[in-house]
Amino acid sequence: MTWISLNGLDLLFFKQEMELSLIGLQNAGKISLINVVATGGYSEDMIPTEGFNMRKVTKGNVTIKLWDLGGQPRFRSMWERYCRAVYYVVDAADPDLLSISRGELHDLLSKPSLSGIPLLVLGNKIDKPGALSKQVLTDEIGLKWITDRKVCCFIISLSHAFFVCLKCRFRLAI
Ligand SMILES: Nc1nc2c(ncn2[C@@H]2O[C@H](COP(=O)(O)OP(=O)(O)OP(=O)(O)O)[C@@H](O)[C@H]2O)c(=O)[nH]1
Ligand SMILES: [Mg+2]
Repeated sequence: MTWISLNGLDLLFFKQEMELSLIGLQNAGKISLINVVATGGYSEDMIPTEGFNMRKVTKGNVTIKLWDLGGQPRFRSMWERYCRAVYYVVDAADPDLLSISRGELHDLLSKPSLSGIPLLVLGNKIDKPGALSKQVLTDEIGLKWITDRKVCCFIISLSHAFFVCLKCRFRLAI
């Protein structure tokens, strides 16, 4: 069992090698999260992901294989195939896309192959005006309906490299 800090986001890991999938609608901030975790770097000039990318990040004695899955509609059908423990990234400052994001998440979690896998929801872009609070985001994404797995939610800003609710006791049971 190891605590590691990924640029401010403290996670408790039970395995020294693991795979995580970053999932969420287009423009949510998934590759930005990987860049911040891997290098500490943030850029506004990101190219939308075509298909998927895989990146390995080593922190201390923990190696994480991160799957970055494109969020545009044409790529969402492959989310299930690459799902491990899910980091679901939501643009917390784009209320227009929230209902689609909620629908895609619940649709994904209903797949029998993903039964019981843990879920971490990251509400990103809280630096932007009008971004939702953690409570409102939790309600809007319908997290209270998810009772069959470990669920955790944080609000973050990758552009400002700060994370709210730093101590994450999210057990990655993979
Ligand atoms: N203001 C603000 N912008 C952000 C933040 N995180 C990411 N962005 C911007 O949001 C845009 C999309 O970020 P990406 O990381 O490419 O999003 P993605 O989820 O990988 O998108 P797809 O590849 O299309 O699925 C980029 O212009 C980022 O710079 C944040 O915390 N705050
Ligand atoms: Mg991307």
